[in-house]
Amino acid sequence: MRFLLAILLLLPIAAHAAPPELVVVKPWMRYLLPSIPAAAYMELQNPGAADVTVTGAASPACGMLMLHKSTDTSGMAMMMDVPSITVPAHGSVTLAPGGYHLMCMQPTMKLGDAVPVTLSLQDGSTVSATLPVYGAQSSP
Ligand SMILES: [Cu+2]
Repeated sequence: MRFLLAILLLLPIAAHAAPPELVVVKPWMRYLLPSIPAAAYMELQNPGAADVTVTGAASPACGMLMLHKSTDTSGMAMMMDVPSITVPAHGSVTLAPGGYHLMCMQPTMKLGDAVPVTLSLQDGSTVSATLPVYGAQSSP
């Protein structure tokens, strides 16, 4: 009887929704010059059963760190702000040159640095990663 009571008391905890899982894989930063925004790339993996939406990003080495997407429309490379990036359940989204990236507006870093980046998720939680800094001609 005492055992059963213990189980009943634990049930509400077990039923409580787990925080969203988002795994940052192979993150890196491409840095050119202090006057040119740097770009952050990574793969976002979502092993969970629910979609996870990234709604913002921040880094002490970036001033503003914005969510961007590059598009190549009829040979014209453009990029624009996006309000969020959704990583589907059991899926992934790749941030890579030519597509989604984080734009580091005022980069204060140098080659070889490790830059901390924090992603804000829709539910208010955050995910942090450390990004090694590469130059124009190199990448991981
Ligand atoms: Cu950009």
